[in-house]
Amino acid sequence: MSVLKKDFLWGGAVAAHQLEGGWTEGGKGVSTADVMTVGNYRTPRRVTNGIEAGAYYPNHEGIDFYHKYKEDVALFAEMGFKAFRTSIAWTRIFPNGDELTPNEEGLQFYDQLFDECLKYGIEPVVTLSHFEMPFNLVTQYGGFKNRKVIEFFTRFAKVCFERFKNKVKYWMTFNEINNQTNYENGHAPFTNSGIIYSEGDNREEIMYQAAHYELVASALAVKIGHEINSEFEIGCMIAMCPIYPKTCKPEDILMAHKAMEKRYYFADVHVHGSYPTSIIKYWERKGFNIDFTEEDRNILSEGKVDYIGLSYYMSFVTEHKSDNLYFEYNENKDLVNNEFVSKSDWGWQIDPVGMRYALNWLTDKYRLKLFIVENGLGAYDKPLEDGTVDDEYRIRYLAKHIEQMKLAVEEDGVDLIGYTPWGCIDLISASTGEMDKRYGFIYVDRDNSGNGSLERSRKKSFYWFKNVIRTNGEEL
Ligand code: P53
Repeated sequence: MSVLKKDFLWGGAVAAHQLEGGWTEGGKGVSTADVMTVGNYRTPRRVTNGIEAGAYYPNHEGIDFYHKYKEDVALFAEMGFKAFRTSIAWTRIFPNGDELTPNEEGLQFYDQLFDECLKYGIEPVVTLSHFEMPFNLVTQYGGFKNRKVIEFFTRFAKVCFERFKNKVKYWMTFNEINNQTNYENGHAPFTNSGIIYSEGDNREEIMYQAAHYELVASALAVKIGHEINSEFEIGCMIAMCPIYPKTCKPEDILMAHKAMEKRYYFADVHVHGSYPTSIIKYWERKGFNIDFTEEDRNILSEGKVDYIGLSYYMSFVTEHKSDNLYFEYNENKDLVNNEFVSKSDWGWQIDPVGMRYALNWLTDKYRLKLFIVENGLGAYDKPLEDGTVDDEYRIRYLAKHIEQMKLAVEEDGVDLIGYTPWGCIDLISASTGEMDKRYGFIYVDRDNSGNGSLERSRKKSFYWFKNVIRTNGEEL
């Protein structure tokens, strides 16, 4: 008897813009991901105002999954995948976002892709907006700063639900909706909400407003989806990085609690259909003026999610600084080093026990089914002379996390639907745009500047993961 359910959804996860390429094919419009240049660990990606001549945009070609998906799905099937998480590129369906009718060619692409998965018994798990939206919605409407975008998103969601109602059961609305709490540093406001800040903006207030509109859009989508097919399982997607207190000093404990509140209130709204009072109090104290109507309140309460999808890569640590009177957490200032864990080459803390902690925390707080839809190690892979990749480090990372996941299920009673590690085939990194930050079981011959044959090959971890799936997680 294995610890995990017999229909446990083993598989892998990707996102449209990070692998499809074909950025102007099939009537596709320009997405926010198409205006992000390549960067690296030290150099951030640039968001350009349209396409800049001479700049390199890695998502334009991705790994050419748009043309090679059959070959790739066959490799997933060979590993024994039960599920494959991807997203639908909004711009393939509504190239500018504000059209009234969808682009048939875009819908057809996903019909073919999902059919290809189903042919092998692989369940497609679909995110509606995974870090992208039509760029036109940014330039013409200001992204999710604008209430109007709720309507565009729900139209897109409805079209997808209707079209794929017999092919897709598991959905998620917005990928890592809570990553935008880091509004001072990095791309999250742009990738998650299509926001470009101007001088003098109150970034935090804008973040709360945009996130509110997204939460309303998500709830509406959940409601519409359930009307279209009552069997749908529609989840939220939370980037789960638990935040530990640096010491047992009471102020550190409270600080960590406040940090968790701020980073995870999104899940409260998705799951409970209402905001925690702590967030409302916070807005009051800060003098934030959030457009939040009575109708929004009703919508939120009617669009509660069926499960929590989560990514887990790392944990954080925070401490309280004596001048922080109200225990306000700022992700850009209040994180400190954790001396007890190691780090990846990109500085992400490696903490398998943190995954068990995260699963317990979510279960205690929300008592809902969980689905780990991302986990993994971004690492440099060096193909050997015969072309194979010996990625023992990746195997070790994943094995340690799966071990903790099993303990969470067996010892703690966590209700877990599945586990789809991130980037099951090498793809473009979201944060850096690099090809070299690899997660895959399948190696793709392409470099950071877009050179390479795009040829696929099986890494050592490919065979290892195949056996993990075969034994339902018993042999790690
Ligand atoms: P990359 C930050 C923290 C945790 C997860 O990330 C994150 C991010 C943003 O990069 O993103 C998720 O490619 C995201 C994927 C992404 C993956 O993690 O930066 O859902 O799109 O590729 C890994 O190494």
